[in-house]
Amino acid sequence: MSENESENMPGGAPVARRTLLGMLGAGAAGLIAAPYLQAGWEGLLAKASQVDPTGLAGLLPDPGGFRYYSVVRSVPRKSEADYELKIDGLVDRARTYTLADLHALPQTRVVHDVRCTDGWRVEKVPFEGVKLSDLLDDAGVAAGGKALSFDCFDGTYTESLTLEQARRSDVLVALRMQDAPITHEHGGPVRLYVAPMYFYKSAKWLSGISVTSRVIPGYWEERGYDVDGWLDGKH
Ligand SMILES: Nc1nc2c(c(=O)[nH]1)N[C@H]1C(S)=C(S)[C@@H](COP(=O)(O)O)O[C@H]1N2
Ligand SMILES: [Mo]
Repeated sequence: MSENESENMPGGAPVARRTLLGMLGAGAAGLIAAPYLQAGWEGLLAKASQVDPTGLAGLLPDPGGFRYYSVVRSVPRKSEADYELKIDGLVDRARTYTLADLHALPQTRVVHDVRCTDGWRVEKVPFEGVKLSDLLDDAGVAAGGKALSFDCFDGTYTESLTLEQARRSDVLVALRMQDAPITHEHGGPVRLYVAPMYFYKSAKWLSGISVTSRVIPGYWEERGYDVDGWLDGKH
């Protein structure tokens, strides 16, 4: 792991990991190093037969009831100094925002229940940030633009929304969560927050938004999740 990388884990996780190594024996070391097996490793803790159905690295719950998820083992840390969000594709003006640029734009607060398809839920979580629709207006959606494709600086996760979904006032490019800057573990400094949909839609470590002519299914959507992840099923 290089110096600017860190394990995508809560601060206390290394201790838990050592405990696990102790429990499982030295032979488990290779298993724990493999990215996709972190979920299986969590499953071992709970019940040998019951593995995280998303196959994700679901780690120990934090005190707020969340679980930290990442489909990759380590994600670089980005700060004020090196964070950038690019908006391109079918736009009139491609844009690049620094963290300071995003903070300077009008901020919106959305409070909603967060729900993962794995079954956990956290009630009334405040998120704050820039409305995605404001950024779309800034860039200008060009003729033929129908959907958005989101990229993350973890290098792997992607997400999608239709333009109509993206223009809702409860869809944010979020800078704050639980009344504090979004932590690295929760996808900071900037994550997407799609309040009316399952939390897999809320891409962490957001780095790019591309306007596309059709919906390009995201990471979990290519693996069977609904591209329309509405929490209430209607719409
Ligand atoms: N980049 C990235 N974003 C992601 C994920 C991920 O693995 N990588 N997991 C998704 C899923 S399934 C959930 S439930 C939430 C979890 O967010 P949290 O780790 O802040 O609790 O992030 C979503 N966004
Ligand atoms: Mo999830």
